[in-house]
This record gives sequence, structure tokens and C-alpha cells, in this order.
Amino acid sequence: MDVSVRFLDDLRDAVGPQHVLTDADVVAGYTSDWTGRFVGSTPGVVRPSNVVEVAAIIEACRRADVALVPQGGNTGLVGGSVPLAGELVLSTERMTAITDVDADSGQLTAGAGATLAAVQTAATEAGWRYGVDLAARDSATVGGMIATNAGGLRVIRHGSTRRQVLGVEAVTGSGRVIRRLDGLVKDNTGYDLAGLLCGSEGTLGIVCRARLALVAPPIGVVTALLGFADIESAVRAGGLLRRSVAGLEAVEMVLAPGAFLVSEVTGSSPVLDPIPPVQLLVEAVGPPDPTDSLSAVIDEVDGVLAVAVATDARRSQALWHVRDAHTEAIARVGIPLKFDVTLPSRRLAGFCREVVDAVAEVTSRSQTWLFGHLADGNVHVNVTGWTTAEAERIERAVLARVAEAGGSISAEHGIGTAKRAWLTTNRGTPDVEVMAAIKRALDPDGICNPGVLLPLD
Ligand code: FAD
Ligand code: 2HG
Ligand code: ZN
Repeated sequence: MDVSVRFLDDLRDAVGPQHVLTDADVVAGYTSDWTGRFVGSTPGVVRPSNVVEVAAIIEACRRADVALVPQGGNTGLVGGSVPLAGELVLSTERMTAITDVDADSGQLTAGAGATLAAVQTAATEAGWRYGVDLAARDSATVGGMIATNAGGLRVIRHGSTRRQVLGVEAVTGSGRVIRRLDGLVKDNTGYDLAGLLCGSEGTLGIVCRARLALVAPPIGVVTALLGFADIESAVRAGGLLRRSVAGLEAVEMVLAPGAFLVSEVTGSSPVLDPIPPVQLLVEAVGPPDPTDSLSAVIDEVDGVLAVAVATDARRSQALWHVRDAHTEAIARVGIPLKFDVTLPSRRLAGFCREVVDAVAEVTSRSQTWLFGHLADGNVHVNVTGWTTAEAERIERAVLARVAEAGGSISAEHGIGTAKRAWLTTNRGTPDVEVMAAIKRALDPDGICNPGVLLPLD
């Protein structure tokens, strides 16, 4: 997209000349996504430090009819954070302040560019904990996590990002500043605008700050790795664990091919050896100390082939490794096609079997990797070894099957550019029409991330 000298001058006036990057080598660092699958170009990267500067950028974009893509940690996995049609990039990397930490109410205010790890540290220092965790914690930002309504590893206990957000400060595409950072736990004064921005993927406006609720810190953590012969047994175990273990925080699934890959790529010895066909990583927290109650329930689980248990942080990390390292390990095999789907629990095991065969029918050279958040019915399907000519057929093999099974084509990563063609199939025309009306109301000039989420007309 060509932009005028006048437009760039307006941006420089808004944020200071040193925060408008146009050097080709420098901006190249903002134009490709984490997977390497989505690569674009941009006339510049603008780096505001606060809401006033963001509002001025939005105003300049509206005047000049220039579209922008908000970018946080750029760890998104659906091609939503990069300028695929030559948009301006608005980077939140300077908006990192964490302020107004309230140890009494368990709340803090975080800038959109603050990383998840920084929020977790601030929460811990205040004697609390942040409810969301995911492996990209060192780079993923508060703004990106709100925009994608990120889920992660503890959704069964604390919910996705939306549940942690008490209010936001944001600038809509129409230039309006909305701000509710008082941290009211109860507030029924009309539409929930912060909730609306959760999962909006930068299409309605820019999140600048958020008031986040914290959760009580755990006292006593027990982690277990359980081996099973098949996914059916693992799903049944997940149900029993959920109804029997009070402080259950995680029930994550990995399969043997992924576990072998993690061992090979990272040079680590598998905790369960021989590697079983299916493993569940289970974590429960106290108070009271959950070790005995989790062990008692594990004794009742049918079909357990092997067990490892950890009650200290170092050993627990060793158990988590096989799950945490999956995304990075798969990236070493090749650029993956990523699908992030939810199935009704009763369809999960069947889907996992069928999807591997369905992808193999499209191309026998590809490899399908399955893992995910079993207790949420959320499976991550990654396919490596595909060619561009095969991508669309693989997409159909996976996503049509999900839609038919009554599942969701995006459990937690969002629609981005990768899945926008599938949104109407999954949500239906009335839903998508309402979404488009909301988009028009908040972003009448269509300047905020126009290439993502909503299908092309
Ligand atoms: P970006 O990638 O920069 O942007 C993501 C989207 O948000 C884009 O559409 C962008 O335009 C928009 N956006 C960014 N900032 C703003 C803002 N301030 N205002 C408005 N819109 C904005 N995701 C999960 O849900 N669960 C997981 O368990 C998980 N694990 C991961 C593990 C790894 C190793 C990796 C690489 C990714 C993982 N992800 C996971 C995906 C990713 O981390 C999340 O989607 C995260 O929320 C993205 O944050 P980000 O700051 O990197 O956002
Ligand atoms: C996870 O659960 C993330 O580890 C990433 O959501 C999933 O790499 C993926 O497909
Ligand atoms: Zn996930």
C-alpha cells in the first residue's frame, strides 16, 4: 500500500519521529508471522506509547484511508497480526507498563504490550496469580491475548482471557476512546464493550490497557503424567478427574508421535518410557494439598498403563515438557498448517482417528500431529509436509469434518486470515451478518485489520 509523505508526517507528529519505522530491513521484522507461513509487507511500523497517541494514529489513518494491523508479540497462529495486504503495522511494544496493582482486591492494570510473563510476575509479587497461562508466555501480550481471547493451559479452572478482563481502555476504529479501568466486579450498565473486544482480533479497535482480575495463588501443586492405550480411555479419565478432583487445573493430551518428536528435537528422555500411545498431563492445586486426593482418583481410573507424579517445581516442569514443547518441535519439522478445533466430548476420539486418515487421503507425504486441551474438547491438529496445491483440500478435510460434528473451527487461536473463508459455514449467516454490522458501527471506514475474521463479501 502506498502512503503519502503527509500521512507519515502525521504519524511522526503523533508519536515522535523515532517511533515511525520505515527502513526496509527494520520493518521486515514485523511482516512475517510466528509460523513463517504468512508473509506480507508494510510501508511502516508505528509505535505509540499511550491511548492519546493511538487515537491520533487512528485519526490519521481515517483521514488518509490507510488500513492498519495491530501487532503485539506476533505469536498468533492464524495470520492475523501481519500486514498481508500492505497495511501499516501498529506495534504495542512500547505500551508495557503494569500499574495500579491492588493486592487487596487482586487486580492490576496492564498496558497492551505487557507480556503474559510480566503480568504473571507482577501478580505473584502481589501475592496473587494470573489465571491464564500458555507456552508463548514470554512474548504473547495482553492486547494480543484479549484480541484473540487466548485460552491456554488452565481454562477448565479459570476460563479464557475474557473471564480475567474487568475493563479496557481502547480506541475504536471510529476514533472513540472507551475506558473502564475501575475494576468493578459487578457492572450491568449496558453492553459489555470489553467483552466484545475479547476475540475481536483487532477488527474493532486497538486495546491500549486492561484491568485484569487475578486469582488466588495455589498452595500445593501436584502434576501427573498418565499413559493410556487409546484416546477413548483418556477421554473417560478426563471426565472422572473433572468430577472428582476439586482443584483440577489442567488435563492436557499428547499422542505418541508428538512425544517421540519432542524427545528427538529437544534431546530429552521421555518421562514415561516406553512412550504410551496417549498421555494425559494432569495438574491439581490446593489448598488443601491435592496430592492424596489426586492419587486416590488416579487409582480409580481405568486403563492407566503408566504413571509419573511430581510434587516439586523442577520435576513438574520435566513432566510438562512433553506438552509445552510440542509447538516448537513441530515447527522444526516444517511450516505447519494449523487447526485449532473443539469437538463435543463424545466425538473427540472418533474425530482424532478420522482426521489423520482424511489428511492422509489428500497427501500421503504429510504428517498429522494431534495434541491439546483434552478437558476443553480442544484438539490442535498440525499438518506438516504439505504443498500449496494441497493446502485447501487439507483444510476442507479437517474443517468440514469439524463443522459437521458440531464443533468449532477455532477453539482459542481465532479466525485470522487462515480461516475466514470458513466462518460462515461454522457460525451461520445470521451470526456473521450481526458481526459485520458491529464492525461497521465501530470501524465505519474499515481501517482496523480489514483482512481478518469476517469473510470477504
Ligand atoms: P499477536 O500475534 O501480535 O496478535 C494476535 C491478534 O491480535 C492479531 O489479530 C492482532 O492484530 C491482534 N492484536 C494484537 N494486539 C492488539 C491490540 N492491542 N489491540 C487490538 N488487537 C490486537 N494461544 C492460545 O489461546 N492458547 C495456547 O495455549 C497458546 N499457546 C501458544 C504456544 C506457542 C508456542 C505459540 C507460538 C502460540 C501460542 N498461542 C496460544 C497463540 C498466541 O500466543 C495467542 O494467540 C496470543 O494471544 C497472541 O498474543 P500476541 O501478543 O502475540 O498477539
Ligand atoms: C498450545 O496449546 C497452543 O500449545 C499452540 O495453543 C497449538 O501449536 C499449536 O497448534
Ligand atoms: Zn492450545
